[in-house]
Amino acid sequence: MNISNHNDALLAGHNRRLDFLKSEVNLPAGILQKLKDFQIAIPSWALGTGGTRFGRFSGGGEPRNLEEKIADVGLLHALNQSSGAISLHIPWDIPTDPAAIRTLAAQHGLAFDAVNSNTFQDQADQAHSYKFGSLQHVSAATRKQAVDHNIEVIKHGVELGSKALTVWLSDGSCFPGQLNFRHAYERTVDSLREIYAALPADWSLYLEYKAYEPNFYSTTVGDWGASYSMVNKLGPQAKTLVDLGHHLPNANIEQIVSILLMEGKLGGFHFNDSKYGDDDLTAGSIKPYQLFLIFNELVDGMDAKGMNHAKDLGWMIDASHNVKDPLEDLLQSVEAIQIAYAQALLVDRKALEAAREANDVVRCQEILQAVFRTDVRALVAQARLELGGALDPIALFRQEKMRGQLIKARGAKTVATGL
Ligand code: PSV
Ligand code: MN
Ligand code: MN
Repeated sequence: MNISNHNDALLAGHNRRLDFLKSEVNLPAGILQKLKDFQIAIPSWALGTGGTRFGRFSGGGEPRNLEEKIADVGLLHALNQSSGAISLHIPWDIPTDPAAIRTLAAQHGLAFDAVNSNTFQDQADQAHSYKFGSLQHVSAATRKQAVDHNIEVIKHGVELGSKALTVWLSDGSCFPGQLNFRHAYERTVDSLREIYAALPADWSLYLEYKAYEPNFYSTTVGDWGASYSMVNKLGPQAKTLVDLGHHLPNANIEQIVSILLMEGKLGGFHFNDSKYGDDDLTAGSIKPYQLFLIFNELVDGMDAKGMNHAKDLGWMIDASHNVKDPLEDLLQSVEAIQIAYAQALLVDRKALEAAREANDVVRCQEILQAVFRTDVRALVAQARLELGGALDPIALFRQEKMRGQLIKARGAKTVATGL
């Protein structure tokens, strides 16, 4: 891949756009370094063409195993220098030779972000079914099996150098009367306590909530309130994970983020976008203003607590779709997240606070929207350039016919593991 030729060809135009931005906006000191430090983890389950229950249309060249998934994330990272981590889903991706997998990832400059457990599907060799839940299950044996699986996932993560476990439960009910909500809640907390007890001291447990699907009447960890109350019971290493697609329509996600952060219980993110439900669309593709408003709260709240933007929360993508090249799609998601972050760093917080104190609602809106309407793509590209990435990652991916090369190497009919 010839990144420097690509960059040389685009450099004059890039410098023009960057100079224009600098002439229009006061860039705060250190903003480029913050952008350079900000890495977003790629989910191992997003590297194949996602499907729906109605069908799946593979684009070819999909990774056939964990090694090839790591190679794909390495390719993304080489292009954008901002995807320096991978998040694994187990048992979809079991590292059979963890030392070799760790070495391979390191060769690509990749770290392992949170490992995800899976008790929402039955595996071929498992004794008890999760049809009626896992950590909430009425049967102690089923709950134990699910707890043991989570502990197994932690062990895999430890071998890889991961520092967090993400638990998402599909547990809930499909019909009124099916479930004793109180018992389901208590059983879930008891099971989580056992998992929490197995966490290494420097690990976090992220409890992800979701309003509905696959259960359509109730979900036991259905919203941030349920997750928050549970992680509070577990202890300081347990925090809530916000997946942007897991809310009921019109939820004010930025306010949820602000409160969780203030309470010290925000653990991390699954970025994606949605029009209707858990659509898992490219981050920033439907509601970019919402993404910016979320980052606005993140920067404000993290700065108030003296947190490190890059390190103190888990930044992960959980998106994939049917109709795009998955690697191009992920490049778009990372760029959208970087743009929202860069814009949030540009907000004049003193002026915003003064306008709020004066109840100057119009001024508040002007301050935020002026930043949101500022084209910061050249700034994000400059951060990539300084790290050795490509000025236009998608253009380079296409110029070099990278998908064609992957199809040649792996075949046209490969199917990546995952949903
Ligand atoms: C559930 O919808 C979810 O968001 C969880 O994070 C799962 O781990 C992932 O999707 C599976 O695709
Ligand atoms: Mn998710
Ligand atoms: Mn989801």
